[in-house]
Amino acid sequence: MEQKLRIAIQKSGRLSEKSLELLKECAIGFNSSYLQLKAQSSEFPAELLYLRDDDIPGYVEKGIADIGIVGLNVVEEHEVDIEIIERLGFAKCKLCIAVPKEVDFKGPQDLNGQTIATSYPVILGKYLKEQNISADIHLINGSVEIAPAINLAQAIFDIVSTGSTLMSNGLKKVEDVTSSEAVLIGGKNMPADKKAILNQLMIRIRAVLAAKGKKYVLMNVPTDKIEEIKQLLPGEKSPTIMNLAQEGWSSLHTVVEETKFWDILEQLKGAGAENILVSPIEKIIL
Ligand code: PRT
Ligand code: ZN
Repeated sequence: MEQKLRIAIQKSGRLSEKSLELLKECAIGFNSSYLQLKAQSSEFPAELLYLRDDDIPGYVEKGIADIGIVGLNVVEEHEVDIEIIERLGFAKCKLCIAVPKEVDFKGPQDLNGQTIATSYPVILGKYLKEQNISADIHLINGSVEIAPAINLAQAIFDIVSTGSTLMSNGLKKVEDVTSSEAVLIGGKNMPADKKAILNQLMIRIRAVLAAKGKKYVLMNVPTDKIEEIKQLLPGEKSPTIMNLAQEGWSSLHTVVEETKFWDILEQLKGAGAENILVSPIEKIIL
């Protein structure tokens, strides 16, 4: 039977859509919805398992799934013996300590003797140990932000993204403990045939990630301004230069990060660049 790479992704939640989207950008689609819990790809030797995110690290460690996409926070909380293969750049967030906004918090030492509510006792426990703080950890699974208001705890340790949940619960962030994003994890003892499929997948994933936020930019430039314009282009390798039919003009092609492109646009125009075209890039294979 043909070997398939078993990929575990979150069944429904913040990571689900982006995980499927990433695989789709790698030209790997799946034949069914998450209602079936398992799906096959007709384009690539892969099988998808839809799981609760908390189960993904353990399934990968045991080899039930070969790889998985999950938040780094969940990996760290489960203390599993797996490999982090790639950071994926989505579902970014921070894990923070927060206290009621009226509290005059002077530093982590103020947590001594306090109760801190969290769904991440392992990560919090390590932080408290590092900081030499003795505090009680109160485990709550969900709605952690309510704990101070109902006198369950004096502080919380939870995921913060925009901060609006903290604010609407009368809390303020006082310490950033760690940050997280979606990561691709893999088992440590993957058989060679699965590893070969994973290598194929990683070429595609890295090509997709390398193209994120990048644009292909073409512009007409006066030939005698090429050097000046090259100096403005941020960090990229040598741009492609071609002669235009019109005497004294060249076409310059390069790849730039979109945010940086907007920063230098006025300078490019000031140096004589015209007819600037900005196009999307799907993949970059380095
Ligand atoms: O059902 P299952 O167990 O699979 O999912 P889940 O409910 O445990 O996880 P889910 O889908 O909520 O989150 C999955 C992962 O997304 C987390 O493990 C993080 O790695 C990541 N992530 C990124 C977040 C957030 N951003 C986030 N904002 N996870 C949770 N939140 C919560 C946060 O706890 C807060 O209560 O969203 C709330 C709003 O945050 P603000 O700061 O934007 O208001
Ligand atoms: Zn979960």
